[in-house]
Amino acid sequence: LETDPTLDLTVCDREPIHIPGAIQPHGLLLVAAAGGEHQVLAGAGAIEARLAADWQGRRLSDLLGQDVAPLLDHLPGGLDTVGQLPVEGIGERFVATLHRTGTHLLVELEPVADEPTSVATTLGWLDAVAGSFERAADLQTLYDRAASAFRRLTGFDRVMIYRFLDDDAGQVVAEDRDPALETFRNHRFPASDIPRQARALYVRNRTRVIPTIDYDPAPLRPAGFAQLDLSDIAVRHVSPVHLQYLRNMGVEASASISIVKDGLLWGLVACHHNGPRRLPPDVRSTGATLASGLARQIRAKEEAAAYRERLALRVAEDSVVPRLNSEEPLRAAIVAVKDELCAMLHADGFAMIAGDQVERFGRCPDDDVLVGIARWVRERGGEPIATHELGALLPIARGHEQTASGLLAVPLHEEDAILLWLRAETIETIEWAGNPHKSVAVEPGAMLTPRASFAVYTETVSGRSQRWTLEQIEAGHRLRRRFHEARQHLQVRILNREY
Ligand code: BLA
Repeated sequence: LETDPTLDLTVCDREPIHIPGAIQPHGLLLVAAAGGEHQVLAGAGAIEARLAADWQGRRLSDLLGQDVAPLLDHLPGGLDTVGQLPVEGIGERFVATLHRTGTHLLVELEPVADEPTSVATTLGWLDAVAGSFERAADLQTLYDRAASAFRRLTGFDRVMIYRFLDDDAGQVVAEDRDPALETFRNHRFPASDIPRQARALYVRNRTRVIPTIDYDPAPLRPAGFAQLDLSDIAVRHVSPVHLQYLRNMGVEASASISIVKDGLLWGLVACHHNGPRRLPPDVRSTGATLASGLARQIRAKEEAAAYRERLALRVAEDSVVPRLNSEEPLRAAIVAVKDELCAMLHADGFAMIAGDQVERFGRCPDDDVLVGIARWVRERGGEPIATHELGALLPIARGHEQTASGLLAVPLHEEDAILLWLRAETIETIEWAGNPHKSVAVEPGAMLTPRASFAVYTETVSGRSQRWTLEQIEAGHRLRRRFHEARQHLQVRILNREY
């Protein structure tokens, strides 16, 4: 049976996971009227056995043992959630979180340990970890430290820093795990493993916890409330597809903490445990705080690296450009600085094409291919072009991947000349966690199921070079302008002298 990938993805993306009509049974949910006495209208979970035998129709404040009105009146601006109210149950202690929606007050109750970690201890730990993040010399060290810190915080068997890539697939960039487990480090997972609406929810709610995959969902009662939007509810029932996914992976409990950078979901701290395991609300808050610190440090380190790269490019430009201001013809002037030009953009080959004249250095394809590339650049309007997979864009480049997979082309304003920086193919080996082409099996009438195997599936990607960085592309544009200025000054000097 053929599987249709577009069908698969939209099916996953369309599952309405925010209205599952049920919760995970380790918690309780109360649904109260938004106004008036906040009368309790509906609920889910073992409310009778764990909180109060008769609860329907009662005032929320009575059930919780405290007046909720002042809490709701004093919600900080823009916030519609109050968390961490202690509530005494029949035989256990809960912590309550109140969410105000347009129509209702939703109150979720989660059981908590008797002795939560003190605020001072937590703050001291957070401070120390934030300092170690700040001192990390590079991004990889930062990711490694983050994996260890989150493992220390959560106590899960395996903690991964999972980063989304351009196409929404993702990769495990760091891992701290029980040494008895096999590693997922560097493994790649297809985009369909975490569908679009789930990613959107994880920006809105920064933590998602599944203390065990073996549970009977507790339905909302009365049944008329089954369509209630549970987007913000931590104990929201989990998509059956995802529960099967975790079962296939051999995971019993999972927790994810979102890493949101500049408003976008950059990645997740993905935690697995081989037995049941909870992440109580106070630990989730600590985790969310740490994850925002991590996101800020990722940004700071990316910015510092870009700044260093820009600086190095400027230094290289400043040594090349004055030498073009010589009275030699353009061709000779560029030949004189070819090595610097090639090296500064980390190219494997460099060529200049002016008319049908070709100058070539380092690893380049044959002259006729270079001329063909130059013609194509002119036809495309003569603006600089950068690609790391030229063969996919230009048929005549196919078969020349070993020398010309990457191209940065900069047409000069002078003499119809074009500068080409070329990069060789770098065969990339991707280790997928399971065959991504089999991520979903759909058969007519069958339930949607995630893939069954997570054994390493190696894929090689050819025809691509290292990507050009934004800074390198900018440098190409700048070189074009500075070449032009240098040659114009030269013209002016020569004219003045002749005059
Ligand atoms: C949710 N999928 C998730 C989540 C993760 C993953 C982390 C968040 C919930 C959680 O913390 O468990 C996937 N888990 C991973 C990945 C790694 C990991 C990639 O540890 C790598 C290290 N899943 C499928 C298919 C579908 C699907 C085919 O494989 C769709 C049909 C759905 N995944 C799916 C859904 C959710 C999900 C619906 C949301 C679950 C929820 O929040 O209710």
